[in-house]
Amino acid sequence: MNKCVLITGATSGIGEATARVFAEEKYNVIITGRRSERLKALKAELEREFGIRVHILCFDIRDRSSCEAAVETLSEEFKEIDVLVNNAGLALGRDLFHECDTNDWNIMIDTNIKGLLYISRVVANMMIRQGRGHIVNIGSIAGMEPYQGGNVYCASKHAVHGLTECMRIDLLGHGIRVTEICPGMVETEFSVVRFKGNQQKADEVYAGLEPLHGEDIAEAIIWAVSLPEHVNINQITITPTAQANSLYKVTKQ
Ligand code: NDP
Ligand code: 8X3
Repeated sequence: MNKCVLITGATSGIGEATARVFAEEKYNVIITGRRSERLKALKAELEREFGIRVHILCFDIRDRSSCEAAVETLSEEFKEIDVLVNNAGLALGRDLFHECDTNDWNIMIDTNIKGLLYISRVVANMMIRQGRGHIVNIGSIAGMEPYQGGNVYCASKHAVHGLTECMRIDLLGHGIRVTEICPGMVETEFSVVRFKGNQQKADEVYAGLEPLHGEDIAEAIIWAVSLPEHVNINQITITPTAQANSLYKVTKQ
């Protein structure tokens, strides 16, 4: 029987690339996000290309009852989840703390922290019943080094770091591995979302250097998951070669 992975936020970027890599490894894949057309297109592509089964869960991760209903109503075929990749997330704005839109703060907190909590709780209980599982949380270097204008996004990723450490402790003894992946700059829709559709501002983030691609992060995730079950990779930090950390990068003119 194929193993099964649930990937939140699989409609673009890191999540979409991760779905492809797991499908290639013959996992059945549960993909989530709000954009149903993209989920349908990805399902068709993965089933055709890799001969695996894909299940779509289209919902807003900020809504606790939707998170619970989505997982609890899974069919028998998808009822045993081997791997959960908590990837759905976003940054909104890069304004100074005292000038931020508080609605942006709420959306980031509700998505990056509370959404991750809602899904993880229901899947963790499933994994406890199975006696095995692997939870992979997508953190960020923003959860390690704050930067100007990062405020609540940085705080939300610091929370992901703290939660990852706490989950590993609380789930000890249930055969559940817990890993945090902390990427630096990955060229996805992340910056377009952050700058609210301003493509020029988004492009400036990656100008003059080769950023990471979603596939680079997906490769790290599948590596950590594929190790023997007695091996837990606690944390992986990945930056482009041209980026040392949140503050230092080198660009070609
Ligand atoms: P993208 O914008 O390309 O993808 C974000 C994904 O999250 C989409 O599939 C989106 O789906 C989903 N998502 C956002 N909000 C919600 C919501 N309310 N409900 C359900 N799904 C939601 O960005 P990335 O691939 O770059 O981001 C993925 C993760 O990686 C995020 O957690 C981000 O913080 C993290 N990260 C990104 C880095 C980067 O430089 N790109 C660096 C470090 C970490 P939809 O809109 O269809 O709902
Ligand atoms: C995304 C990376 O540096 O833009 O988490 O915050 S950064």
